[in-house]
Formats: sequence, structure tokens, C-alpha cells
Amino acid sequence: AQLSSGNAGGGEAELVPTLTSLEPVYGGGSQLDEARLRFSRLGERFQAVYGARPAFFARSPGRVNLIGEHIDYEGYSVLPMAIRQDMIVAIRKADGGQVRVSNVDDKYPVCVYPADPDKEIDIKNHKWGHYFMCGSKGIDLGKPVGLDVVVDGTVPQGSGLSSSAAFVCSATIAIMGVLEKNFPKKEVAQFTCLSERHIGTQSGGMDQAISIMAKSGFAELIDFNPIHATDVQLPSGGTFVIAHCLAESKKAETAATNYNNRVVECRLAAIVLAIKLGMDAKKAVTSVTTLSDVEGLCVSFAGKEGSSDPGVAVKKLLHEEPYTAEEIEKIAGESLTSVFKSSQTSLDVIKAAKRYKLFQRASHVYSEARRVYAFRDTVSSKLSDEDKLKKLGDLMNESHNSCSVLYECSCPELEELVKVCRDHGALGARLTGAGWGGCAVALVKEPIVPQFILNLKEMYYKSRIDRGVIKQSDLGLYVFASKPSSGAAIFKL
Ligand code: NG1
Ligand code: MG
Repeated sequence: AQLSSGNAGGGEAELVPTLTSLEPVYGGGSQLDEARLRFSRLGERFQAVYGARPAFFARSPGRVNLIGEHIDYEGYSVLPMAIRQDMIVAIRKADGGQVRVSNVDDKYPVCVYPADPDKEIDIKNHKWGHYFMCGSKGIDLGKPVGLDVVVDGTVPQGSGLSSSAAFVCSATIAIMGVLEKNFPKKEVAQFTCLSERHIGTQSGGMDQAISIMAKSGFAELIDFNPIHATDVQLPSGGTFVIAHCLAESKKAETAATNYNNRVVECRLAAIVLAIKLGMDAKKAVTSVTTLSDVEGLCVSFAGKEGSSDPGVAVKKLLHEEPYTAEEIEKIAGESLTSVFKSSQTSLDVIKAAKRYKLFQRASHVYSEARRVYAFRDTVSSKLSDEDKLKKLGDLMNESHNSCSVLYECSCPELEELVKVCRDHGALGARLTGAGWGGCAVALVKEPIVPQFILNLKEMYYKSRIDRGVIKQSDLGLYVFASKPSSGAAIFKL
């Protein structure tokens, strides 16, 4: 499947996996040398575990989301870029009816699964290897296919840099390589998103889309329904620095109170808004799933107030006081257990939730969606690069404040880290990814990047190294500057 390198829309029409060599993916110089070493170690490890060479290698990157947080599952566009850190996979077909997933890092014990395409993933007993099995879910295997696998990941876990999507997507691509199947990138981005939901989070499609469709040197504006990627060339003179707050975000384990809770709250906000805007309650419950579904109604309402901002409808029609289940049930004319009867993960949310912050969540989503377009428009505007960077920084700050105050997906460590970034020369800084831990991303003028990183070390990490939270020698894993990397690929080495 060697294909041309079309460059419209993040190369989304190209087929994957694209068989390639390491250079176009890892660039030249020391990074390429490092990659060579890493792949050859992975191959040796494979040989040691399975007594044979892998048939293929695959790679899919993590990502940093620059702006557009917690809106992909509401149908709104987001603006991430792929990072160098990735998951690489060595794979071959195997007899014996099992999928064996091993990791070069011995802290991850070998996971063995029956090669049964119909077997659901045991989400109540979370294991690291489950993500590989998620990756197999999007591909019609027909009959059971045994696989031998070794992986090596460099995306820090629970960091908001999407180690999970890197894993799911690299697994998918690797299996496609083995089965000699390929599909357009758009399709793979679509089905890998559905695949990752087998882990029990009701994820949007951002992470898989960027991991599959990324192009070296560009961030991508990702639209959904249908998935579409548009290259975004960032202004020169600025660099994104990624810094881990060192609190791990265990998203799969906390889904019912954090991630999935917000998905459910958004759905409820959308239903209540639709009804307040005149939609029949029955119809709202059966047809409204996201806030983007009711944007049209909200905008018409705002129009009567002389505005085009859907947030105006939220302000006028929802109250700030958190809603009780009873109040929502009265509006909707139906019990919440019945509204969500087809989704066990949503029922888990309802069981755990006490109140629903519909006003706050909807306000965040509508305003964040607009900030993404403002970011894109700023990038393509006629402003000087200097002015562009300043404006992008402001938008990032606004995004963070909305995540923190309205969406409540930050945490004390992220708040501290974002403040340290802003106090030490960042043009803007925000949490990235789902939040509740993980990384912040800061926009920093290129010439001050080394000093900025030194400042973070001094002001944020030093005390944590002293307390033994991380080792001094690992610091480079937790704070680094990043350039936009390329998307998923397979290699035959
Ligand atoms: P993380 O937790 O950073 O991988 C998650 C979702 C995204 C998106 C962001 C918040 C998954 C796989 N990813 O990212 O789709 O909703 O949170 O913007 O669940
Ligand atoms: Mg994830």
C-alpha cells in the first residue's frame, strides 16, 4: 500500500497503513538514530519473546490539543497536533488461537486474550493490554486471528497526551498490516474512535483522528460528522511547550464521575435547551444527543436578542443552580434511567451523580467551540506573527479558565502549573486533553524556550524531585518543547 503523498486536508484521502521507512516519520539526525535504535530493540525483544521476527512494525503518535477541549463529543471542531511521542508495535500472525500482548517495559505484565473477535472487553477489570484489543474491534477479522505482539510506548500515561489513542490506533494499523487490509484515513479515524469506546469511555473522535491523519509540520483543524482535517500552519516564532503536572489522570477508572459524567451533562443540557426552545419533549429525548444538535435553535433565539451567540440562550433559559434529577425528569417527562437505558456507561453516571451543572457545561462548550474558530481565524489573519501569537495565547488562557471554572476538569496541580507558566513568560497556557491531571501546554516565544523550561524546573519540578515524586533524570519525559509530528504508519524493516 505505497501511496502518493497528497497534501490536501491532512492527507485524509490517502489509504492507511502506508508502508514507509523511518526517515519521513522521524526526520533526520539524532531523532532518526534514536528511532532506529528503538525499533531494532523492539525487534530483538520480539525475537526473544516469540522466537521469530515480526512481520511488521507500526507506529501511531500521541497528540497535544492546542484548543477545543471537551467539545469533540459534542460535534464541534478541535485543533490538535501530533507529537513525537508515540506507540510502536511489532506484530506477526500466530497459531494457537491467542492474542499475546507484551511490552518492552517489564512494569507491564504480558496480557493474553482469546483470539475471539466477538468477545467484549472486560472493562470492570482494567488491564493495560485492553487497548490493544480495542484496536482489533474496528476491523472485520472474519475468523479468529492469533497474534503475537510487543509494544513500546513513549507517550506518558494519564497525561492528556492520548497514550490511549496512540495505542488503539497503532494496534489497528498493525493488524491491518498483518491482514493486508487498508482503508482511507478518514474511515480509519472514524472506526478507531468507535473502537476505543470499548474501553468504556464515551470518547469523541479527536485523538484517533489526529493520530491517524496528522502531517509533519502542521496542526490540524478536525471537523466531525463527517471527519475532515484541514492543515493549520502555526505562526513562526512560537513554540508549544508541554509540561506534566505529575498528577495522573486515570480516565478509564474515573469515567463515571469525570469524563462520561460531562458527556451525560451535555446531553441533558441539550435536551433541556431544546424543550425550552419549543421542541416537543418526547422528540427532544429521542432525537437530541449533543449541544451542536440544538445550536441552530439557540442561535435563532439569540437572534431575537440581537446576538448570534448560542450562549445567550444558555444564559436566558438555563439556571446556574445545579439541576436535580427530579427537575430534569419533570422537564423531559421521562426518568433519567429511561432516557439513558441503552447505555450502561451513562447509567453508571446517573447512579453516581447528585446534581447536574447544565448551565456551566453548556456555557463552556458553546464558548470553546467559538474559540477554536477564533484560533484558526487568527492563524490565517493578516496580523503580524507577533500579534498572532499574542492573540493565540489569550485564547488559550480563556480556554483554560473555561475548562477550570465552568467544566471543572482541572485540578490543583494543573492550576499551579498553568500559573507558573503564565508567570514565567508564556503567552498563554492551558490544560490539554481530558484534564483532571496530566499535561498543560504553553505557547512560548521561541528564543526564551530554554529559559522557560529552566524556570519550570525551578518553580514547579524542583520541590517535587526533592520529595521523590519523580527522578531528576526523568525530567525530560515530563517537560519538553514539541513540533507537529506525522501520523500513523507501518514499516517493514
Ligand atoms: P484524553 O483523555 O486526553 O486522551 C479525551 C478524549 C478526547 C477529548 C478530550 C477532551 C478519549 C480517547 N479522548 O482525551 O476525545 O474529548 O478528552 O477534549 O477519550
Ligand atoms: Mg485517552
